[in-house]
Amino acid sequence: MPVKNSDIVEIFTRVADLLELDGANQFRVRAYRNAARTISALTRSIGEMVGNGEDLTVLPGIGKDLAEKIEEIVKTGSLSQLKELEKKVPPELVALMAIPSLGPKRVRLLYNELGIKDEQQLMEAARDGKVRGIAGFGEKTEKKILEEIERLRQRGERGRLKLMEAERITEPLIEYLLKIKGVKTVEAAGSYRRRRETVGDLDILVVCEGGSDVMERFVQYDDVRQVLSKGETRSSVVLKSDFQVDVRVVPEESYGAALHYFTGSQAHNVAIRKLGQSRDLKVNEYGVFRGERRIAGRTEEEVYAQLGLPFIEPELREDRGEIEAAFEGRLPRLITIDDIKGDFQCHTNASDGRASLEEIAEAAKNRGYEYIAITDHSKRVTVARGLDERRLAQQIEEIEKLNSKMRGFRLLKSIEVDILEDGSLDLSKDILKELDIVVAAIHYNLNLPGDRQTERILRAMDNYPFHILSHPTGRIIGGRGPCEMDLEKVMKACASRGCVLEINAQPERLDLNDVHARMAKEMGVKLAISTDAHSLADLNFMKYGVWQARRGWLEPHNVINTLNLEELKKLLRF
Ligand code: DGT
Ligand code: CA
Ligand code: CA
Ligand code: ZN
Repeated sequence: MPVKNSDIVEIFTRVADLLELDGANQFRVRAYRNAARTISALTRSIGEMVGNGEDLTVLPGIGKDLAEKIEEIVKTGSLSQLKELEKKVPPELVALMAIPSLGPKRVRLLYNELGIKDEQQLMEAARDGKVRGIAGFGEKTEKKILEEIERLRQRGERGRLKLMEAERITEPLIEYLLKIKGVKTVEAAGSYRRRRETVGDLDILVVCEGGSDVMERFVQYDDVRQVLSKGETRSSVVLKSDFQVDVRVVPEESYGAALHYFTGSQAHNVAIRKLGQSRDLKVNEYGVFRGERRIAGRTEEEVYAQLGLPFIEPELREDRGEIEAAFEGRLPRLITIDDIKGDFQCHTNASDGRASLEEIAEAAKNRGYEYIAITDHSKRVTVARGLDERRLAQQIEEIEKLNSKMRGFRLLKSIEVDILEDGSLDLSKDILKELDIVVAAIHYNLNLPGDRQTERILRAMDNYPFHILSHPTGRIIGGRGPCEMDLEKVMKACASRGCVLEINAQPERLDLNDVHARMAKEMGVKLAISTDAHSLADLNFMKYGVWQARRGWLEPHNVINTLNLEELKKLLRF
């Protein structure tokens, strides 16, 4: 792969950062930053210039030394100086730069002034109020650093794949394995089968006839980067995406027990094993045993039955009360994708979506839906060409025209209206009253203090037509954490006003999450599952929302997407 200008910029920026952390002379640091700036502004390919033997020192800020380094990068793809620096500067110190408030200069200052070498030391110093004493830090920054560390730790999901990413890798692999001669059954267990929002590694179970070369073929799979181990019954590989896959071959008579064991969660397994012990049974990945005799193992149903339990859906297996509920016959009848009769968020090409109203209506109808809400952004969201009152009125007219031509299907007049910082909505009440459904969301000022954020939302609910709160916590998986707010208070308010909370089905949002969705259910708040589609293909995100809803113990009656058009009209009074 030829070296791109952006690769060189990245390397030089990294060198500058590390030099700065290392306490190097400011002139040297600046030279690399200037060079990075020059190259990022360049319209020509540096790789080509080097290839043509052109003189790089004609470029501003590039002297003989830097020109040589650029040539080294172009020729070798890396820079030996950077490797040296990476060996020299302690990684814990480098890691501190992941804290948003801290750049290399500040990390260096913390080290010089307080001897801080890692996150733990930084946290302690900040808690003791020592950080605020350093020039340029202050009390506010000290507090912010603590919050940011907290957030990074909470996130703790670095190195895990989002469920959709895992799915893109898993499904073709399963198909590949199924095609191998002698293979009878292939199933992905683990967190993937429990539909957790992120997946650490993949655990695949295989049943096959004796003499199948499934392991041989597995490690030869195209996407394999490294084989960690290869055996008769277990092999592990790392794929090019850095994703680890374990494949286990299990005997047919143990398949249910193995599937149960490797589906987990570990906490669920431990609880099940204990339950077995109380009945003098041993439960493991080979089966359920009374003494030496196997009394179950072929299917999961069999395993549960020997423990006196009905089948427990994988999404519930987190040891969050599912075993007690199963005992008492009060397991939820979980919602399925087939219960879904419509979608509550979709952007058109009037704002930042790609499809037209007609195309969306057609696609939604083809999915068997009875309705879909058209929710473009409102004017505050300028980057998405949000709609003002005039454009929304125009869209309402277009929707009414289209609706009059359709039978058994309806586009719902709606909007994803921005909740402004003071809790007012971004569009006038008059126009909002013309809509079937008002979906409201915060997109800016996500970092208000918790009590103000809560106030902001409640104020909007109290003073406007307001049906659904979209992506309530604002979190992005692997990105930013949830906003600070008092969710219990928000949910209480929803319950008393009949407002609905969204499970945003975008794979990187899944907001509300499983735990909060269940909390909403318990507080008597209904949920709407919305794809927040920006293209027709995004309508397929529905299943991620349904999976998250299932993890939140939701039943069809908890979710307004299960209502037919007539029922929905009654509920929302349009
Ligand atoms: P992940 O991969 O981090 O997203 O989460 P899981 O749940 O897939 O965990 P993983 O891959 O470490 O193990 C797969 C399953 O195997 C796990 O959910 C339960 C079972 N398992 C693994 N280690 C143990 C253990 O030490 N005890 C018990 N009871 N079960 C275990
Ligand atoms: Ca796993
Ligand atoms: Ca595993
Ligand atoms: Zn949005």
